[in-house]
Amino acid sequence: MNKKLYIISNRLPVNIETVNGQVQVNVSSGGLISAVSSYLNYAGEKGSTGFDENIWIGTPCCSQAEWVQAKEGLVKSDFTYLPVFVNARLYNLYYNGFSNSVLWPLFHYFPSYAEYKIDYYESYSAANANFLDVVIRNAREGDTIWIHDYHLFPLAAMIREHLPSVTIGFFLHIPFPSYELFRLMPTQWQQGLLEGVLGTDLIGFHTIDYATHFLNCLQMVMGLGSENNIVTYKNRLVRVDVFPISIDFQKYHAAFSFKEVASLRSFYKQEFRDKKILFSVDRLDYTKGVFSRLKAYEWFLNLFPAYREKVVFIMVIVPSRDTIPKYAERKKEIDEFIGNINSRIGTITWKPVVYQYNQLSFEQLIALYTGCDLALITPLRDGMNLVAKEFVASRQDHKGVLLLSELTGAARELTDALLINPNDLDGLARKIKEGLEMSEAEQSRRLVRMQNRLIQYDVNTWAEDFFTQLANIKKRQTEFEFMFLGQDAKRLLYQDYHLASKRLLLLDYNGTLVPFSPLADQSEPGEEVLSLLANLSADQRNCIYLLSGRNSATLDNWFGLLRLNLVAGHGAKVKRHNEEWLVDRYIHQDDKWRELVMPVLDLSVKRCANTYIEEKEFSLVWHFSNAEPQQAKIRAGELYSELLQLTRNRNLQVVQGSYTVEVRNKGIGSGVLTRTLMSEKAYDFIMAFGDDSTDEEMFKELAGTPHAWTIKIGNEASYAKYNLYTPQMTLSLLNYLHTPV
Ligand code: GDG
Repeated sequence: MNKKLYIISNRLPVNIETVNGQVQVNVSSGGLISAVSSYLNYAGEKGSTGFDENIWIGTPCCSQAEWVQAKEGLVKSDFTYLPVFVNARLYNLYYNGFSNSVLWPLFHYFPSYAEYKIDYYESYSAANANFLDVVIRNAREGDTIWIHDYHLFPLAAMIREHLPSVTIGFFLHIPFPSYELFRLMPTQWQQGLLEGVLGTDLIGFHTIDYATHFLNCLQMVMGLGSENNIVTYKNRLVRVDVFPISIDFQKYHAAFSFKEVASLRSFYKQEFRDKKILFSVDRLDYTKGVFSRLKAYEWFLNLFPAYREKVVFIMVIVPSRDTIPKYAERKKEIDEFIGNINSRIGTITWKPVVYQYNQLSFEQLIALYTGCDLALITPLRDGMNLVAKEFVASRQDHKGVLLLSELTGAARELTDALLINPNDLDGLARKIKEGLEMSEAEQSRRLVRMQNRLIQYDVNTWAEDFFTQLANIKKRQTEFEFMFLGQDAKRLLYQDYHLASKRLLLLDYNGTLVPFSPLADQSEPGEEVLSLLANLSADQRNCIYLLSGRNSATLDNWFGLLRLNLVAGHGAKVKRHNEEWLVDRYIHQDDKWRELVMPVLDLSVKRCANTYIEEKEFSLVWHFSNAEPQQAKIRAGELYSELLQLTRNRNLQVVQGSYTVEVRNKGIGSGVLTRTLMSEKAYDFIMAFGDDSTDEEMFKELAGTPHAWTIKIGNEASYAKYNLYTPQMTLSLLNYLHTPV
């Protein structure tokens, strides 16, 4: 079947507008478009992306009539365009509203700029549904969909409803903020964004910080944990990973020697011949730190007046989102500030800041990257910042200094730049001086190291890495699904069960037959469980052991009347049907250990709110299911190590459960119990059910035993051969087995 790759971003990589009655098509710029186009171009030259067709879905930001006229001119060998038309009013609320007046400021740590208007969020969802329409009219199950950026958080879950097994990746180009920022949005929005993106198979971020913040938000907002960066949501595995976006290194490196670039470079150098050139280029955006950069530059000229008339700062601002008030205000402030510096510090023959509010051509951009002495890149927050990487790549001459804000994603990789905190104006001014005075040998050493990093992980590696991880997680999902007891396995199990005449059934109780509950009184068996156990135990071919962490009195109370064998306190006491309770011979009746352990658990309760201690017949348990998850996790780790130390050389066991840390008498254990029972009788069918780590010994013991069926409840990896999702599924399986042939 023809396999297609769909790339989806808010905007198509073209700008279509009517000028003097003529429809014009221009390539649009921006980090996302540079990166993805570069990759598609490279893949096209190499042969292919591995897909039969590449299709880019996005809004063309023009009318349908303009699109029809422009379409002819949009022939691209690397991909085809598929437009999404969103009506102007809706687009305004979705793009300028929710995307750029809520998510953009909040995710860049400008919470005071966020405007939480209800119709913003509603329009955001509605516009995403417009994208969905185009996707479902075109994509099929075997295709791969790569969604880009914060405009499209809800889209994946919407697609998943229509195409349940299609492959979907998502990449976020901006930072993902800490939970403290994320939680400022109304809860329903927080959930909507997270649930939306969890419709994917792989979620990519630029840095480990962003990925960690995201996982933390999943935990705090949705109570979803992760294991090795894999989240299980709605019975699917979703991987969260880090892919630092990059550039086409060779393109920027080679451009240094282009004829037009060389001649423009000579022109600029000649124009400012006796001066050092500082250069910056940004979209107009308050996150880019333009204002504080200008202030620091002014401070530099005041601190080190000898540099006056010896430097010039070429500052280029590319118009962007200037219909949003916050952006328009910034523009005005910048214009005024530059006018101010130039009039106060400048002279008739020297303008400290040379300013352009317009886009540069590619050649002009490279000529300035390669002609300047210092690139000043000082965003207050930036997901990655490709300008920094392009500057480094373009310096074929190994000259020039990169002064880079440590609050950019790029600073994580470009550690040989002069790194600065953009809010530290004095520090920034001094770093400008340090950069201008750096020896050529040092400049070269630093640039070579940074270039090596960019060669190692360029934009093509970035995209290929993403696709490889996407394929890997898809494969893992299939393996994961196979573990679940499917219809075929169920039929075999049924046959095995009915052919057998001596069956051993080992049934864990809490979390296996009833939903897990840390509290004894909340896990009392209901009518359904009791009648099932009664039915199963009435069959003389069945020998049933019910395994529990509860004490013997509770088990007697609940199950005393049934023909069952009971195991209490995780194996501390065993009662065979019609016999007395026997304390395991390894257990010491001496309870002195409790005095030793209790104060340590008490301290954990004090140090972690909403936790408590449960005293059981053979154990003491610290419960933390109601505590703040992150803090509790740390405290549980500390407590576990402390208890291990404390109980060394004693006949005690320290066990970490999902929301518990427990110290218990070393009982017989489910593994030894299983071995003992198997040695007593020749069973021709064994079935073991369990849900937590203590049941693993039993599963391990049974691995490889003929006619043994081991089933883990839950979706974690296990020694058990199969998994079932919930206790309810255990009950329905047991009921099914019990029905006559
Ligand atoms: C977002 C994230 C992340 C800029 N001015 C001109 C021009 N450009 C090109 C640059 C570069 C791109 O635009 C800008 O990329 P950035 O990465 O710096 O910034 P954003 O557009 O904000 O991008 C950012 C990026 O997505 C990728 O994930 O790095 O953090 O905010 O390629 O060269 N190009 C030309 N003339 C200009 O005047 N020709």
